[in-house]
Amino acid sequence: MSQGIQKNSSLSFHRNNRFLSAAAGLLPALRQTRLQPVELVDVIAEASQALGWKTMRCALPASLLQRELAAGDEIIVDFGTHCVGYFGLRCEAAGSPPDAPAHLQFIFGETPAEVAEPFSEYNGWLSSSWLQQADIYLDVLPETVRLPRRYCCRYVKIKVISASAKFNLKLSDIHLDTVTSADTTSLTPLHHPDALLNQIDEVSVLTLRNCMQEVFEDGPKRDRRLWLGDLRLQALVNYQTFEQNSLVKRCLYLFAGVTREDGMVSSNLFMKPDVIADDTFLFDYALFFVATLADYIAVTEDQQTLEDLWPVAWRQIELALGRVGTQGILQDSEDWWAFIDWHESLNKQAPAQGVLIYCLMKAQALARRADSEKVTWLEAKIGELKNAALEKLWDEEKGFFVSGAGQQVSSASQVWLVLAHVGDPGFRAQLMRNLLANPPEIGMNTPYMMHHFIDALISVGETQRAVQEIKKYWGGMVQAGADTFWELYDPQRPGFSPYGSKLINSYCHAWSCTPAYFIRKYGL
Ligand code: RAM
Repeated sequence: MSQGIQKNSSLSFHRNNRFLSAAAGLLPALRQTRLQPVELVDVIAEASQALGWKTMRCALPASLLQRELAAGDEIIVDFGTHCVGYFGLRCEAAGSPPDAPAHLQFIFGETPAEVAEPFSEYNGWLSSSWLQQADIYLDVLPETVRLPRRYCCRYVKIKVISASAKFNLKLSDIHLDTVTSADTTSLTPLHHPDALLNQIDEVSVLTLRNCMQEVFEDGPKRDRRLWLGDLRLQALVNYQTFEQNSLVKRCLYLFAGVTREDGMVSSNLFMKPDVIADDTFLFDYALFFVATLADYIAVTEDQQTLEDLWPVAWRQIELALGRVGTQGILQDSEDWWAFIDWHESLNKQAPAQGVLIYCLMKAQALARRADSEKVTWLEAKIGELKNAALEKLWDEEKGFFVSGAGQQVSSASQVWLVLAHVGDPGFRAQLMRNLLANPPEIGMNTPYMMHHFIDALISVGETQRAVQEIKKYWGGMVQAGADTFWELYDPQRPGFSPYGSKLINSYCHAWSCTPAYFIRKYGL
């Protein structure tokens, strides 16, 4: 596609070919490793398990070559860990010459729940096409099968839907060619003396690794694309682990490469068939372009990238400030204008005010290196927005910030205004203590929001409490059998999904991998 304005639905986009070719030049190589299943398992309902199911080693012989499968038979193979890659096997006929095609079905599960609960009962609002399954028909046997799509799983259910009464099937060489752009040789193992923290770090790192493909994907099962809010957190973990900083750089150039006509970066990008900006624009995600660039520059001191991308970052600031009302507070609206968290009732005004101030502080750090004239102006703006937050959003009686016309008290508002450094350090520490002692009804629903809560705790010096919370929350997922961290986790509502079904949740999700960042960066 050529440079210039392009129509996408009713929106126009600007393509910067120089940025897009810089990004293309940073395309990482994918590393491939072949894995075999470690055992056959049965899946059993278990109410005490977070997702309602557990696996048990199957009594049947592990060597599939000794077993013949007839129509209606099924097996579940367990690869022993969470994998992303290409599935293959060999299929032979046993008995009479095959007088009909063999119809096989494969169902891929990151968790036992996905291979246990029938997809036909799925009733969520995201497309069921995300549910990972494949049907194949083999006309000629024997056949070596390699499924063309990339899957994400630990378990694969293989079912013989139909063959004929005259022959059975024998399966062998079941494997997954796993892919990732993460270079594990550059990773220093943590060896933490606390076994649970060590395990949490390992699961975090595997989560990041399996999301590292040609870009930092949000989740290799769904949506398999580059989201800015996820990228920001992945980059932070990457700096403490794989240090593949050129992948962060590539993603920044991709976002800068396709922007809305007015310069706003999209909340997420598709990579195929070409780089396409989604027509979802979010106030906070666009601002995180600034934060992600600032974090990248702080680590790399890459002056060229700073010079290239500073104007794009600055544009996000200008656009965001356009939403500030005369009183110095962000205008609220009923549409999906900011993300903050997956929470139906969450009012976004106060937390978004926090995100704005936080990102203005990041912009100030960039301006010091790239555009010193803007530093004082930014200082004044940050002061104005902080004062407005204290004057208009603080409720002295409640001891909390409130948000929106309904004066809603939420965890997200407190966390983000603490991260924005609103109020002096003593005020912020007291606010976090109040939040711990009196958690509001509008709480936190995702590991993404929990990340910011942990960050806020550390920012006020509550480091030990942060460790406890990490062990309780992410440790809860580990104890529930997570090989990689889940997109959604609420210990009180184990099957919670903002999409209407836990089957469509992603169980290896970028925004959940941040304990490794906290543990390694702060030496927790
Ligand atoms: C979901 C994905 C993604 C996230 C957006 C806002 O679609 O989980 O990771 O960034 O929501």
